[in-house]
Amino acid sequence: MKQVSSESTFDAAHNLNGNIFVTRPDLPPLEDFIPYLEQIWDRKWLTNNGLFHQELEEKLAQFLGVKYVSLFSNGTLALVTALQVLRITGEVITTPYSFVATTHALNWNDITPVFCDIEPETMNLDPKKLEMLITPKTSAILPVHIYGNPCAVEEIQKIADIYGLHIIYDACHAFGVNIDGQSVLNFGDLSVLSFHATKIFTTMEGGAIVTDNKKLKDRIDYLKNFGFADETTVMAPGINGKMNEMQAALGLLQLESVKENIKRRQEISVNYREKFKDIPGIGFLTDAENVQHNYAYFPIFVDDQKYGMQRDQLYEAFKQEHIYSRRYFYPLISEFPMYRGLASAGQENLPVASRISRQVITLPLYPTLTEEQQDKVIAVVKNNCGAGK
Ligand code: T4K
Repeated sequence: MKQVSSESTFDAAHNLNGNIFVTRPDLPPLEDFIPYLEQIWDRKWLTNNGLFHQELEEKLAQFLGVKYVSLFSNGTLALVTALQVLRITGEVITTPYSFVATTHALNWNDITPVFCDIEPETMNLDPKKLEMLITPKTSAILPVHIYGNPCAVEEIQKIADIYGLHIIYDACHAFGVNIDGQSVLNFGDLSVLSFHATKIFTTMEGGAIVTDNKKLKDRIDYLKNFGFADETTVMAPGINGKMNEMQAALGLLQLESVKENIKRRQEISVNYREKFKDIPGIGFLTDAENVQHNYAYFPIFVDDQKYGMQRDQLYEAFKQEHIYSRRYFYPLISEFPMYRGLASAGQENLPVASRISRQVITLPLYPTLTEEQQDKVIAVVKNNCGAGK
């Protein structure tokens, strides 16, 4: 077998040895993947709505409790296409507290993002601050279920109904989340998922649009395939957003273990919460009674006055111990050069988001995180309390 690069070169480049990362993908045993590869090789059908692709769309819809799933090669292209399929134009109200792809998807559609502040409890778009941002140019709302915590879906829907706006949820963190027993993906016009390597359900790269409307599902399928409705009809300037058979095969395997994955994440989250509850100045999210959570991330929020150390000092202290946490989501999207000139981007308009983004550290959380590794993470938080200069 040809060796592309030696393991040690890769390990050094990615600092793998002994390090603790914010996340690690939950992969099935390699031997379980081989039979899928054999089928792909036998069929010589690699992409363009192959059998695994079809099977995954059906099984995902069943698993998630939604009507239709249209698979994509990644979540960003799914977001771009969701905006296209609903013909969203003008201005869209969105949250600055997210991964940058949320707003980039608007930019790629020539839509002006309008940033709305977030709620301090959920870190999701604040419906109380939404209405005043609506103008005659507003055509949609693009909220994010951040960390998998559901937005105020009913309140947002009410406002959208009054003003005749579409809602597209960036649900990239919200795989498997239910509210009152039903999927959070069923709210709004469309929901978009990401299956990136860092997500709880992964197809290496990947994503999906969820809809309950068959006609929309068909149009989404055309759009992700260059706009082809049949061999000779191109209904719109579509894109190539298709998921391939290898990705879909991994997705089918992931479906077998994702419940266990979420259970394990829950156990680790419970452990973190228990250990952090008496540390002054360390805030964290708790479970809502009517929500079935997916424990996708474990963000803590550092109040430097009470904790006695600044967030960035703690972030560096983790690194000293070879723990690579992340500041999801800092900086705010509205602070990046391509967006900071927008009228809605000023810090004075986004006080909660600005504060939260300067307090957040997202801790390592993934099914194979050992007790010893958890103890190491907890010890850094405990030992640095009051240690700031
Ligand atoms: N909307 C929201 C709300 C999102 O969070 C995202 C993506 C999107 C839209 C767009 O969806 P996609 O187009 O990506 O499907 C990561 C991911 O790249 C990104 O998908 C994700 N959100 C974002 C929150 O996080 P980085 O820059 O932090 O990733 P990276 O490569 O530094 O990985 C973080 C850690 O994960 C590494 O330190 C180690 C571990 N890791 C990573 C990869 C890629 C692995 O163990 N194996 C791997 O293969 O952005």
